[in-house]
Amino acid sequence: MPEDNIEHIDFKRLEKKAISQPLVTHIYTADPSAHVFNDKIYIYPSHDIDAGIPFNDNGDHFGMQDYHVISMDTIDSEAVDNGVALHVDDVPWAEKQMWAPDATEKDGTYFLFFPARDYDGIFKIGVATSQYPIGPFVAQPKPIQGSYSIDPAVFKDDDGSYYLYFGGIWGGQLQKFRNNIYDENNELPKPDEPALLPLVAKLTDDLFKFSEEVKEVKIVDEHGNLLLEGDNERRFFEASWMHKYKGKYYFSYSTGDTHFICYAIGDNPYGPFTYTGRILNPVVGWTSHHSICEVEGKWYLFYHDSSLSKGVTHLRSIKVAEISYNDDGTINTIDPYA
Ligand code: FUB
Repeated sequence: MPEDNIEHIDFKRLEKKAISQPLVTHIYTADPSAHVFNDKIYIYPSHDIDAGIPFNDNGDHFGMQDYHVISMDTIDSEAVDNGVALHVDDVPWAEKQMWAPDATEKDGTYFLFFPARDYDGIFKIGVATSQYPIGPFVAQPKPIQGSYSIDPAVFKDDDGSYYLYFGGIWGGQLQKFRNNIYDENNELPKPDEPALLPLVAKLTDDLFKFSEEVKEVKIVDEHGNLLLEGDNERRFFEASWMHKYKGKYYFSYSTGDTHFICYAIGDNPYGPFTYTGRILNPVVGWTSHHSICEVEGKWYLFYHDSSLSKGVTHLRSIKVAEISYNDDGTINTIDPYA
């Protein structure tokens, strides 16, 4: 991933214009997945560090080693860091790069879903459990069978079914897979071919496995055609999220190299989803990643930017801003530095 040219950015001015400030400043945090459990807000972010690894297109400089859960009593209260919830050294199968996680609760157990590189160099997705939303979490000895790539997002539907969405191109390795099979020779499609798609699978009752074959999540334009690889401003790159609003399923994601958070709407958890628009305009820093969570009847976008580190792409800070819907179900685009 190329680092943006940040020399021209006036960070003081930007900080003043920013619509929100970092939720925590004593550590760098990114990729916030937010949930309300027992009337309290819990955020499951990546914990960014400077691992001393040079910048490259594979994202190797994102050398994160552990997770911290951040909690808030209300949306306006102080964000509390609850310490290390899971460290890569305590995950038997994972070698490095603890990237964007997510969490859910079932029958009083909390489940942390996280991607990491296995010792074979391939990203897979693991599960860890705890009795408490803040951990500590104990990892399963092996990754989820059949999982690959990055950025898991777990969604509980109203009927009690749980779905895992995942996938990401470039450093996230999705381009190396076709029909769920890895081949080192696979690459991205050509610009006039359909873009690679995010993935989804329903989880088993214990949430430790996929209960079905991994399926592609179709994102189509207003004519029902799949978005093309060359459509960089709309096609899927990484950072899946699912939320339900007024009975509709909203699949949102990052467009990566064009830096938007976009959304597409469907009638069921598998899609197809029709591209509808942008939720967030580009932030400072190369990556954009988010979650959407309802807190006391209002909807919030949890996101990150690199303003605290003055533009260092792999040292990010989580933030939150309220989102608003129009009567037709569309979301008003947020400009992070309005
Ligand atoms: O945090 C590492 C990677 O950067 C995430 O997995 C992507 O979504 C991007 O935010």
